[in-house]
Amino acid sequence: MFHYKSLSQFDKFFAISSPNITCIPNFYSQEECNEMFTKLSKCPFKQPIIKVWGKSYRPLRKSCSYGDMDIEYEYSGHCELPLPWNRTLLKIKSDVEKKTGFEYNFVLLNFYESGQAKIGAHKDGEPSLDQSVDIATLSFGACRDMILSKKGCKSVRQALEAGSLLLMHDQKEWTHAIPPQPCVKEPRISLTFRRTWSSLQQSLDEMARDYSISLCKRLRRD
Ligand SMILES: O=C(O)CCC(=O)C(=O)O
Repeated sequence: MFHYKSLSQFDKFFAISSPNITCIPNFYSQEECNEMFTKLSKCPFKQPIIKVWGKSYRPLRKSCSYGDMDIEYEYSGHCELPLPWNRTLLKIKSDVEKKTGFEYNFVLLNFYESGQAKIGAHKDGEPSLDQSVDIATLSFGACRDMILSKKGCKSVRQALEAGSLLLMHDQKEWTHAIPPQPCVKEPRISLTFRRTWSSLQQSLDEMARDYSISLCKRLRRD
């Protein structure tokens, strides 16, 4: 369902929609992309150890994150403590927020040095994610494909060109992956903007849940 408050008719015309994604090509011009790629490639990318299907490994892909002060983001057994926003990322965040109408408090940056680096099929289903807010992915550098799959549906291959903005809605059923593309020799950087619950909000939710469980038990006993 198309529900972006701020998309113009022009954007709607160029937006390629499928059941769960909207891809907006040329969100940034080639010139802006080159400038941003140079700035973003100086971010402190690391190769954290992550756990997939019970196995720990260090992927070829490098990553780092930025966000609001009270945010902790856990994925694949790895806890990200985001760095404070810098000027470049605040500018990009504001551009994306204007386009989508959502507010973001966290961004994960992935650095794919070449087509050998990849990300396996996964869902961004972490409990700390606010699922009502679409994940917004910006791409810089080499064009890579994303494969979106859902049980019983034909997989969708979406090329992620430099400067494109991909919006993912309805993340519960679809998985997405960036498969290896050995023919790609150039690096790519992706930015995935997300809205997560703050650590305080998560603790309050847990407390409220524990409290209502113990209250239910007491009421049943009485
Ligand atoms: O690099 C991309 O475009 C996708 C990244 C991704 O799937 C993720 O960070 O969960």
